[in-house]
Amino acid sequence: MGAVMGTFSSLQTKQRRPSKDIAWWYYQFQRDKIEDELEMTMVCHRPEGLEQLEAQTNFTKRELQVLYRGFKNECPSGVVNEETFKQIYAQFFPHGDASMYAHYLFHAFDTTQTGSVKFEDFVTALSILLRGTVHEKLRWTFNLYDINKDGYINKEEMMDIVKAIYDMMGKYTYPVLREDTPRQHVDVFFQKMDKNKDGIVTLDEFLESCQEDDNIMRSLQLFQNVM
Ligand SMILES: [Ca+2]
Ligand SMILES: [Ca+2]
Repeated sequence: MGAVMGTFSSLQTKQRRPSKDIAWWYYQFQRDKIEDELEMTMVCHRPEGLEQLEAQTNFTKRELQVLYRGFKNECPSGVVNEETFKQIYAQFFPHGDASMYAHYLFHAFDTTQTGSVKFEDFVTALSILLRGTVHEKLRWTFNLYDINKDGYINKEEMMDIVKAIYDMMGKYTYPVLREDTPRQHVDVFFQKMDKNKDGIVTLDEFLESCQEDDNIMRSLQLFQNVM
């Protein structure tokens, strides 16, 4: 979610404005004024939501306010649909076709399967991806790979996700990729993960194999970088 990551990184750079000239003070003044107004608005409209989110996520109330503002800017309707995900990803991966990956990603964010991602869904996922434990991140990734959400990853699902990632990267960016590479990639992955060789990967198998294998971990890290 590059666009939103941008919003997020502005959280971290916000504190360091070096010079204290008049423009800076004016900027501070305007900013504080706007933020006060926003805070008022939010206190009026969604007090419980924000308190609850602060307890449920790894973000502070202040960070949640900044994220909320960014979210409202990008999506004034208050919800994100699949089309928005596709548009954002198309901007970030202009040399590939990101639509399938955006589709799968959207369904991992849309935990309630309503066809739209609310701010709550969004920050919950972001909190895991940015500040969650390794275990939480792996659980989230498992859910992303489990396309039909039946609690298992089968080989077709893994193939679909890996292929979507290859499509998104595009041959232009990775000319060394050959046609059969996704299949090889998946064969190796799946063989390692399906410990009892029953053709499906359970969450336990997934967690175990990811944590014991540096190569899988690195590959997942690579995949996580495109989120
Ligand atoms: Ca499944
Ligand atoms: Ca298995």
